[in-house]
Amino acid sequence: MERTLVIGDIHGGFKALEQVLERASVTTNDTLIFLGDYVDGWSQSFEVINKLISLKSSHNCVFLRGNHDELFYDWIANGKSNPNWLLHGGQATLDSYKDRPYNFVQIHAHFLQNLENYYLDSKNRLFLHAGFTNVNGIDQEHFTKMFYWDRSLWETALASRKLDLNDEFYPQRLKIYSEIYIGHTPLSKINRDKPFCASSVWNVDTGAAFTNALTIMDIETKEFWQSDALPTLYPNEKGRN
Ligand SMILES: [Mn+2]
Repeated sequence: MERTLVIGDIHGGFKALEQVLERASVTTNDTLIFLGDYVDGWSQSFEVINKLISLKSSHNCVFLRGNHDELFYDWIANGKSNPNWLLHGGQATLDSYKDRPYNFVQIHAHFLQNLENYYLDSKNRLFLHAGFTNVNGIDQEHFTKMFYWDRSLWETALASRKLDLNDEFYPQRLKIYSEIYIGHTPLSKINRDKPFCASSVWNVDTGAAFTNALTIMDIETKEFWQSDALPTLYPNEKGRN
């Protein structure tokens, strides 16, 4: 069976990543689409990136860029840091990379540099970390950082979830793609702990950085599997709480 599976924001939660791959019985026939934010939060960002790099050689994978991945890349490649990043998980990532062999760090930097801003499949399904702002879609986006920073697409999808598709004011942005898969805005903030669909936008970030689980979902059947809640996997840590 060939499946396409999307994986939500991992944020250094390596144990959760191992659990979801196992619970979904992932095989080399599956295509894996990672929605970004691999680092910043729990203590195992190094192990997460290592695992993703090794999955790349065994599985068909798409690795999307999250805002946290770019912030970390800025540090790794250019020595750029900022207090806000350190406060929101960056420090845990730096701790995780302390005293790692230089060649490993170089390979990880190369991996982060080559992440994709978005992926559009043959069925007009769009995958990206956060969203886009141009009403004509990703090709017309003027502000490419929005692919991994925007929250207005999700907010618009939520606000429009009960509108009829034929409503004259139905948001143009939500008519372009058959489905959109995102992470970035944790569903725990709206008290949801499972993947949530609004106006054909699927949010798969179930809040693994905070109090909830990591999710992997089959995009055809919408069946999903979850890790244990992250605080139980890392009982002596706070994640991004
Ligand atoms: Mn994010």
